[in-house]
Amino acid sequence: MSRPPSKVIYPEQPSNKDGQRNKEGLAELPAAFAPLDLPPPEEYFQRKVALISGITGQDGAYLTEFLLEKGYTVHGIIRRSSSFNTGRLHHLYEDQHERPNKFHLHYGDLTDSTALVFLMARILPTEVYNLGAQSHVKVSFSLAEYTADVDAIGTLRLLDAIRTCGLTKHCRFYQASTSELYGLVQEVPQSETTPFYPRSPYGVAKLYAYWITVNYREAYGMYAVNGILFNHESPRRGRTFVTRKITRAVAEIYENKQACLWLGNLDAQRDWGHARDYIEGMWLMLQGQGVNLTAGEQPGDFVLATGETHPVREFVEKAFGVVGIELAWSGSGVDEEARDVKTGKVVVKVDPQYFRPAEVELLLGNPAKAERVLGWKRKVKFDELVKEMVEADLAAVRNFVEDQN
Ligand code: NDP
Ligand code: GDR
Repeated sequence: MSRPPSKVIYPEQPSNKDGQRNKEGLAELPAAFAPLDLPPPEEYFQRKVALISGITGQDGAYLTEFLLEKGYTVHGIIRRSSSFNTGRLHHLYEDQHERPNKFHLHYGDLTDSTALVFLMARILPTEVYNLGAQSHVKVSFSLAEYTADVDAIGTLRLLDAIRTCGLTKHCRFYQASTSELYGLVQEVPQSETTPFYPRSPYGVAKLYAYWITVNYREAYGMYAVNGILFNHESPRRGRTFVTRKITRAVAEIYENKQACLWLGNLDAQRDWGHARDYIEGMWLMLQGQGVNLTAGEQPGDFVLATGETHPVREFVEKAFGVVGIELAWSGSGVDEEARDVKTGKVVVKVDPQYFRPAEVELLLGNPAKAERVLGWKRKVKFDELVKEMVEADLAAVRNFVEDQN
């Protein structure tokens, strides 16, 4: 049905029925820009509709599965790319006949405000998960301005799209904040009250995103939450992140398809969990809080972590251990290397090109608040995570699967 043409009334002309100019001296909004006629939040929230930015990434794929399983309709924003970027979602497309009209992908980009407003107005989500980001810390030193545009201002654009569509009270917002905010850590372990000290353009961009989320919560009464997530990994992790780089290399070396694994800082320590556990935590943060809060505590931001930390070197040892290769380390700094004890071959070496201009040496999270308030607890232990990732890469290498992650 075509819309009746709306008459443009210029600001300097009388605009309302009584022949008076409107209060702000502005033109009446044409129909296309008029506020959406929404039902009250109680009625609106009967629907379960999620909008995910970053749906094609590791977390986006797990979150989509999780929400579809819970009966949500899931809409995802994907970037136009000259090569496939939906590899992690293919299996969900194949499931479409079992869940008709439950899963939709739309072109968009966190750098494109108009597209975000348009999608928000058409989808009318009840939950928005902002997972989209240039998420690689080392790359952010090369693409500092772009990282700020996507990770910092992109978050503002998404929050403003919610406001523009009049959805501030109708939709809950999750921001993918990060342990990289702690950077040069000011206390150990890190919790929701630890001061931030980011150490990369990525960390600094995420700092803006963290605070703009807090600001919109306080300024407009939005249900907007920061999940401060420590590193979480899986067989779907991108191959340039250290864990997946290691597990893929272990599989290739074991199958005699690669000779040596080249790494950067082996001393860095990380609090590594399984992505699937962390997805559940994200969702829990948007399901209403307020239970089990102690006096004076506000619902708001949550750390998700395991409460354990391990050096990169230990991850390497455990990963080779899964295929029965024992390592002997020698040397130090850039000359450090590891040999396969049985064959005597060097299988790990250091390449300074993987060092970062400023490094985050130690991350260790305290998830006590999430455990108490949300009832969240990580399930997968460190050794199980390493084993699952190595076994998945072994299967992929044996079946000649070259995933694009
Ligand atoms: P990934 O790198 O796997 O995924 C990032 C996603 O963001 C991809 O879907 C990517 O699309 C998308 N994206 C990149 N640029 C844009 C853009 N300009 N507009 C729209 N989308 C864009 O990250 P993870 O899944 O590991 O992480 C999800 C989020 O959580 C990220 O924000 C990350 O910074 C944050 N985080 C991650 C942690 C972790 O350990 N994994 C820990 C703490 C926070 P494409 O596929 O086309 O590249
Ligand atoms: P991180 O993850 O920077 O913690 O950010 P990454 O796996 O890239 O690095 C972890 C640590 O390993 C050291 N390292 C190497 N890293 C990579 N990528 N490649 C190497 O060859 C290598 N050798 C040693 C790094 O120096 C670092 O100390 C991830 C991302 O998912 C972010 O988006 C997220 O916010 C944080 O985790 C929490």
